[in-house]
Formats: sequence, C-alpha cells, structure tokens
Amino acid sequence: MLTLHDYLPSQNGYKVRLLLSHLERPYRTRLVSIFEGEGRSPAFQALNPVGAVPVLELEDGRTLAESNAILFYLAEGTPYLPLGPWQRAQVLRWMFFEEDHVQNGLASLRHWTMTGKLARRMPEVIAAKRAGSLKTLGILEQRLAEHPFLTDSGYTVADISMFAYISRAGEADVSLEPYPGVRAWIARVRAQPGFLDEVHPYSIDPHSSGELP
Ligand SMILES: N[C@@H](CCC(=O)N[C@@H](CS)C(=O)NCC(=O)O)C(=O)O
Repeated sequence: MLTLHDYLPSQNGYKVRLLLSHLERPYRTRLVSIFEGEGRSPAFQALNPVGAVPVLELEDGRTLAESNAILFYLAEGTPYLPLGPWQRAQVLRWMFFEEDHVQNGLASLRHWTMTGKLARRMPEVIAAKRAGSLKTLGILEQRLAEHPFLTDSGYTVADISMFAYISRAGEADVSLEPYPGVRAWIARVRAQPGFLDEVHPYSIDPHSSGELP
C-alpha cells in the first residue's frame, strides 16, 4: 500500500489526499510533526533532504517529494492527466505557476495568518506577498472567467494543485469577492466525484505557533 508522509494542516498534503480520494486509492498516513523538527530528523531527511511534506512512499520503498510531482505521478493513466505532449505541458505550466506564485504567496500568508506569525514578519514582506497574491488571482480570474478549468483537458491535476491554497484564500485574509470566475471554478471543483471535503486547521497542532526549525 502507498504511504503518505504528511502534516494534516498542510494544503500541499491536501492536494495529494484530494487526488487519492478522487482515485479511491487506499493509502496509509505517516504524520510528520514539522514544527517539532521531525522534518530535520535523519530518518525523514533520507526521504526528503528538504525536510518538507508531503512525501509519497511507494510499495517498493521508493520515495517521491514535491506535491506537484506526486500529483503528476499518481495521475498517470487516469482522467486527471491528459495524454498529449501539448496537453500535458499545459498541466505542467499551471503546476509550475502554482509552485512559484501560490506557494510563495498565498500559502505563506495563510500559514502566518492562521498561526499568529503575521506580527513577527516584516510589513514590506507581507505587503509584497499580498500584492503578489492579488496579481495571481487576477491571472486565474482571466482564465477561469472564460473557461471551466485551468487547461482545455477538463478537470486535471493542475486544478487539484491550484485549488488547495486558492480555495483557502479567506484564511489568508484575501477576499475572493472580486473574482467570480475563481469562485465558480471552486464550486466546480467541489462538485467533482470523490471530492475530499476535509481540511485541518493549524490549531490542531499546539506546536504550530512556533517557527519551523
Ligand atoms: N514545494 C513543496 C513545498 C512543501 C512544503 O513547504 N511543505 C511544508 C508544509 S505545507 C513543510 O513541510 N514545511 C516544513 C519545512 O519546510 O521544514 C511541495 O509542493 O511539496
């Protein structure tokens, strides 16, 4: 059986849980207490030297880090990843966009907002991440106001990846009110068969108000 090394409040972890739920694929969870430094333990660093979850461990012991790489791997041969090189490149295009613009923007803001760390961050850094998040949402709105999903291949891992943090923008104090196309897309994702309607607040982890080691 697959093992997912995970931290429940992580939306990068949620992306993988969401796809596994769509695929109805059984897996076991191995929780990693990232704020207590478990990601820095030699045992975990052997799985991912970066020290971050999620990490997928296959039945034969091979391990794969990076949420978007895990999505791409698990989606192979399923309706969540198209076949053609051009179509796959479109999926990758949005997944790289997510990695670059969402993980470094909205995801950080959400983490700091939900764990009370905002006051410990430099105002210029917060302002830059807010401005970046609005720009990102504007780009998504342009696409999603005119199209049902991010690529022309229907609902794919590009949408699954993007949904994880974009759908939680309110938790970063970023309103989705000005983005009707994005909101309609969120509703479409939520209506997909096997949608996983379970997210976990940071408050389930008493260590999450501390800094990552
Ligand atoms: N680019 C990575 C980011 C992974 C990541 O930042 N994971 C966070 C939880 S959301 C983590 O484990 N942080 C612990 C650390 O970096 O020490 C991915 O997409 O998987």
